[in-house]
Amino acid sequence: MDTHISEELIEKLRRAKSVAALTGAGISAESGVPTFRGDEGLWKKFSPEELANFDAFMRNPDMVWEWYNYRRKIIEEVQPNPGHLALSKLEEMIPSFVVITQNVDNLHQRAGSKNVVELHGNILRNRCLSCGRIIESETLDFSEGVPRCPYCGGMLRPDVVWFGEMLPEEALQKAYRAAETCDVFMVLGTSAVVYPAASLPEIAFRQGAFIVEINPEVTPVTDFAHVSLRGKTGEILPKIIEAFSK
Ligand code: BV8
Ligand code: ZN
Repeated sequence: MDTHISEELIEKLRRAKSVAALTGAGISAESGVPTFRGDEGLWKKFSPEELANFDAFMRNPDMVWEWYNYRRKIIEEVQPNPGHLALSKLEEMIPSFVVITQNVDNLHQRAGSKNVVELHGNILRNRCLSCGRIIESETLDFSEGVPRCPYCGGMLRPDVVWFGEMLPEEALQKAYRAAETCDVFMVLGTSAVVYPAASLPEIAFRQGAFIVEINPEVTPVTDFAHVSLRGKTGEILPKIIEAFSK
């Protein structure tokens, strides 16, 4: 189990002008947010096809909302963990640092990260299917089944990206640009199987970035990562900050 933080890794970070970090559900696991494919994974009880797609929503909006209410409640009760906090610290220490997240849990922002690209949306926002307005969750009452738009009465959906749906163009372009120009690309707590997010590490690798992965398990990125640390982001990232600050 390689968790050794090499001098080479710290040196690469010290010399880097721009660093990008792609995060997945794994970075929020230590906060108590279930991952998608882990043992307590969200998908264990529900299959993505069933829930995270528009057709499923139109077929049974109550069931999909019940699922997002369940996840939002967990997310509102947990705290960012040392992994999130370390990334917000790294943002202060490196000239250009961006977090590119697949997570919809808002925990990077709550940990103080400013430059966050949300590839798959945010569970604390909702979108009206009729007028398209974005409505913050805290203003809504979710106790009466499918929430309605306070402006036009239209049906609301979570402002997240479902399978088969395009990612927000601006976020996607920012992510591609970061992968194409960064000196170091970190891959943190993701199984790297969902596209186009999973294409970013390879784009960074091809343009010569130093690829650093942290994950207790091997992923498709492990093959080409320059450093792949088998461990938890909440334990390893604070150690990287410590070594970096020496
Ligand atoms: C699209 C938001 C255009 C909603 C999500 C190319 C090839 C094959 C398929 C496709 C392709 N292009 C498009 C597709 C289809 C599809 C796709 O990729 N399917 C996969 C399943 C093969 N992609 C799409 O549909 C995308 N849209 O492409 O539109 C288009 C349209 C039609 C047809 C073609 C193209 C939209 C994808 C976005 C879907 N929305 N989430 C919601 O959250 O409810 S995806 C969701 O699942 C997450 O956001 C994330 O992206 C993914 C889960 O992955 P992870 O976050 O990595 O979580 P996971 O549990 O899998 O892994 C956790 C990891 O952490 C593990 O490795 C574990 O070991 C590790 N870990 C655990 N604890 C820790 C840890 N690591 C560190 N520390 C710890 N403590
Ligand atoms: Zn509306």
